[in-house]
Amino acid sequence: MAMKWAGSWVLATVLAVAGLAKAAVVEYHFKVAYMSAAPDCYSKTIIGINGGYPGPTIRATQGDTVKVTFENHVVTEGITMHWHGIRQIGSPWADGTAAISQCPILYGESFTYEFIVDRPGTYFYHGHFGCQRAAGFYGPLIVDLPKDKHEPFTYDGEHMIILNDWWHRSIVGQEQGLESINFAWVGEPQSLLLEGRGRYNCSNVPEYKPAGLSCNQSDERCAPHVWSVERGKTYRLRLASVASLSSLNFKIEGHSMKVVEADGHSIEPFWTDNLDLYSGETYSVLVKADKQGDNFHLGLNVRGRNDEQVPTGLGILNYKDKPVQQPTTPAPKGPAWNDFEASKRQAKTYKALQNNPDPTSHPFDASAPVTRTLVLLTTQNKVEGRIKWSINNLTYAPLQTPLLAGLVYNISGAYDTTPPPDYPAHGYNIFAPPEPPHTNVGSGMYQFNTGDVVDVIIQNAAALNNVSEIHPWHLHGHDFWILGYGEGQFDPAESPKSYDLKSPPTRNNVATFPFGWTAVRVHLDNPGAWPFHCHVEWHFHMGMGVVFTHGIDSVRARGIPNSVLGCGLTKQLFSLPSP
Ligand SMILES: *[C@@H]1O[C@H](CO)[C@@H](O)[C@H](O)[C@H]1NC(C)=O
Ligand SMILES: *[C@@H]1O[C@H](CO)[C@@H](O)[C@H](O)[C@H]1NC(C)=O
Ligand SMILES: *[C@@H]1O[C@H](CO)[C@@H](O)[C@H](O)[C@H]1NC(C)=O
Ligand SMILES: *[C@@H]1O[C@H](CO)[C@@H](O)[C@H](O)[C@H]1NC(C)=O
Ligand SMILES: *[C@@H]1O[C@H](CO)[C@@H](O)[C@H](O)[C@H]1NC(C)=O
Ligand SMILES: [Cu+2]
Repeated sequence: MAMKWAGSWVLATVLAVAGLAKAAVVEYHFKVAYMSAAPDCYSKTIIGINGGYPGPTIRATQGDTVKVTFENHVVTEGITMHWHGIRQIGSPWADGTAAISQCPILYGESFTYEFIVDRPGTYFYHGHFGCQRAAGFYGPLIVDLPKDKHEPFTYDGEHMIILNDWWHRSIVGQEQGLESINFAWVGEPQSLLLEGRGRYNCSNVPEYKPAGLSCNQSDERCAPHVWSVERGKTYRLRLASVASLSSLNFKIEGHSMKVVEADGHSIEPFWTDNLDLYSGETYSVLVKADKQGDNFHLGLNVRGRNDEQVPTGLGILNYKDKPVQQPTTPAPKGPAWNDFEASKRQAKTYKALQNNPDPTSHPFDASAPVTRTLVLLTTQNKVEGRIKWSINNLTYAPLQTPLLAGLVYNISGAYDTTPPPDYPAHGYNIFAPPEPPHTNVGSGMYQFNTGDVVDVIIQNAAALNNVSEIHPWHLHGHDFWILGYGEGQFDPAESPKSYDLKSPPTRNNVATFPFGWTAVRVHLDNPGAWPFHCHVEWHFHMGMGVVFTHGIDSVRARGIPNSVLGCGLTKQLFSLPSP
């Protein structure tokens, strides 16, 4: 190999990024395999970690190096793991995106991710190959502040609540349906899960005869999760939505929540009795256990899509001086699923915390000149009879060679050199789907210079069924500032006048609402190849994403480990001795 990976970057970067005197190396060993689970009482095969579901909590302190070794025991499938919300400063190869940052880890192989957790907060990890996140391949990742530092809020105890939507069909069948000419949509989820638990009404499924398959409402694996609290104390609930499709609304019976953190960033706190979570988002809320009563529902409902067939996901908040009991009160319910105005109001409530004491909080600098503006129009189209999502008339198709390796080694033919358009076709009517609905397939990238400040406007439109739905967009490798949301068609002359340039929240995930636009600003300060995509698992699988690249020379100078290579055209980097 011409290039050696400079593994010693770890310590130097820790000291530089976090300004910390010493940092630990926190190691985990994950054995990944198919397992039988019954998260909502219906048994199915999922992808589990160390024999459990959801995956174990990874916990480290700001500045630590996290090393996670994966052993892939998933017969017939490759795997990768993405560290959602961790920017991977200096370690773009460890982002865990198949086709972009690495080759999948094959059956029987091991692979070690190694990265620094540079910011405190609530994060999670999930598979980023095919639709494996929807197979249950995820878990929480929490980064604490060092002992001598304090968050700008206080609490007595904390709990993690990871949220998901759940289907009974296998993801393999679901993917195949989405890819077929006879398109088969996955439909609404059967259940909503809190900490990997929900309860499906087994009377709705026929008797299952095959050995090992069952729907059993007495199965302990689908007993509601219980969060115990001490009366009078304040708790930090760390929430993360790893949903595959649904936008979610979280409610605690009888308690309001003070929202203090979003996507790992402190925000100007606000109170609410129901919290919207779009897929890919994390939050911390403070809740005081000071109500009359002993056991309260935690309730989870669908936002933005018809929720008639999706029962409320339930958990139990138990005041631990009293025994755990299933509350008999009605399941909590937030605003109606189609009350989009309520969702938009809440989205616009988020503001960056003023005078944030955290030096790593990435403060907004309104005076930094914007070097480029992209308007990304998201439409639903067809390619050779198959339904796809398109960005500026290109549906994203991953290539065989990981893009980062293709660029770093400049492998001829490994990547698509045609730049995708910065703007959509002029005069596109977002209220009517295209007719005929043709689009193009592309694997290109938006190439930037490190240091660029880019405004990205995501323009939502009607899908082929004339419905416009919510799409949560997630950026890898960077946080962005949310400048604003608007209705209808983005107007480059008028719309920016409504931007919040005073205290835009810093995040890595943002929703686009039906027939509206969302504007974000990103400072490209972390070299690599980074997807920016709809976090709906099924939509990204149907091509709803783009890739940003910059600073490849500096990635090349530092090197990427050989362990991310081996597939596609990276094979030509290895030569065999003559037999
Ligand atoms: C479960 O479904 C059956 C049949 O549809 C219905 O009779 C029953 O009331 C349901 N049970 C619950 C708890 O919703
Ligand atoms: C359902 O689960 C309970 C608790 O594990 C068990 O006792 C019972 O036998 C199961 N029922 C069936 C039909 O498998
Ligand atoms: C990549 O390779 C091509 C020839 O295949 C060459 O023209 C180009 O300069 C190379 N780029 C870099 C950044 O080395
Ligand atoms: C998108 O590309 C397709 C296929 O080339 C073309 O037929 C269609 O007119 C394009 N649509 C727009 C809005 O440019
Ligand atoms: C979609 O809406 C447009 C404009 O409202 C209308 O012309 C068209 O017939 C509709 N198409 C479908 C499939 O409903
Ligand atoms: Cu989407």
